[in-house]
Amino acid sequence: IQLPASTEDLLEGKVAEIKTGFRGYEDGPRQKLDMDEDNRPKISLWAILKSMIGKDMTKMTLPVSFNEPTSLLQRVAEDMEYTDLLDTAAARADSTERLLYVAAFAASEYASTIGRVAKPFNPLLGETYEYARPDKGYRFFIEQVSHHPPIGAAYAESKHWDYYGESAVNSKFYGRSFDINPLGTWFLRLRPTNGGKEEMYTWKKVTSSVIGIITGNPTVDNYGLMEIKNWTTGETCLLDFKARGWKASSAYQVAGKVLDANGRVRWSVGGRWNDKIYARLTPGFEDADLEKSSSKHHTKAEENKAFLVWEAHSRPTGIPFNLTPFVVTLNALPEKLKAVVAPTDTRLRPDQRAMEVGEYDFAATEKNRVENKQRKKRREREAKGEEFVPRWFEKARCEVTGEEYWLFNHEYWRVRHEVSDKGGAW
Ligand code: CLR
Repeated sequence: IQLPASTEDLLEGKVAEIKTGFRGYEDGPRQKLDMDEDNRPKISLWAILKSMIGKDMTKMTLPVSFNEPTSLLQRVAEDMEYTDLLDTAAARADSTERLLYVAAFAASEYASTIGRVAKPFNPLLGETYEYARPDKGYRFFIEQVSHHPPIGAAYAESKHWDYYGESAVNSKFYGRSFDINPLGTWFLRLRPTNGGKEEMYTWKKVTSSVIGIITGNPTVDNYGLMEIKNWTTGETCLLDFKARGWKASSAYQVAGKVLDANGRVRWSVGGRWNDKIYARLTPGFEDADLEKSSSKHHTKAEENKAFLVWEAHSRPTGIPFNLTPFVVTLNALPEKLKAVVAPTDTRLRPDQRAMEVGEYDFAATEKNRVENKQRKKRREREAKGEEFVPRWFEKARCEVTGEEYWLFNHEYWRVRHEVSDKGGAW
């Protein structure tokens, strides 16, 4: 199908605009950290946490050795690891298939939580983080828009999709487990490549939980129900992330279905969020074990065959802090990028940088220093009766869902481009 010229022109304009954000990323993603081993002191999590039962994360002061050299803003950028799924979704002609790949994208971000029992740095108010991938055709931006409660507003864009939302969590330490409940809604605008009209999808993230704290074997589990909705067609995908039970085989399970606008099952979805997710077009078979039937030996008819929708990238061992290769790319600051990035960018935080190179004592003193500076600024604002105003986002109401959300003012990349053209200061 030929696109109407105007739509294609609009998209080309968008691509040209996105490309301006690629300046600074010419050297490609970083392959490894400067250090080979983190050599952090091994302290029992329980020994530190046992006096903090009932507290939420914002009220916990933990030694910096419980941190990893990422910020919560970068943890949101981790959602971008599998954007290929969104490109695939846009290329599918059938809307329920598009939904299937969008749902796989929503589930894909959990793979990187494995082995990451560490606290990301809490962003300072007004801290920003940008991440662009010329090789993948997208750019991502997030700003810390509130400190109490901590809220990040994010906006990512590519030729065929825009992904945006709010990262805000409730957290509580229950003694046995430490639970993190994401609150915000995530929005996706998808522009099918066949020229069909732009679609709006939304979903909310499931609960992340640190379990095994008392037994000295802490791990991250992710559980809960996720509903991914296509507001344009009325189709939905329900995914059930099963809480880990006593048996090892019950870990990482996710199962669900894609329903058409009349509630009929079109696709059965299943697999493990740390590894692979499969789907099968067989109404009525939604309870079957998809992983088994995908093996060589299955005898079902061809159209009932489960196929692979998503597979997690491999996790090489030995990366400090158990980071993934994708996360290793996030805090890189090559000279070309240093010249254009905003002064508020996470990459310039001295405490996090010190952590990344293993200078833990310096990381701790710097963390104290920047947080004290932030408290001083807040007191000054309060004394003057002023309120913090985010620079790049403002509150708005979504016309499709009726919910409040953070509207990106699209100025960040424009300002960045002007500044770098003039070689001037932000
Ligand atoms: C989950 C997905 C959300 C953004 C988000 C916010 C908070 C993150 C959470 C994600 C993953 C788990 C997390 C949490 C903050 C603390 C917690 C990293 C990315 C860790 C596992 C808690 C470590 C326990 C300390 C006491 C050491 O969109």
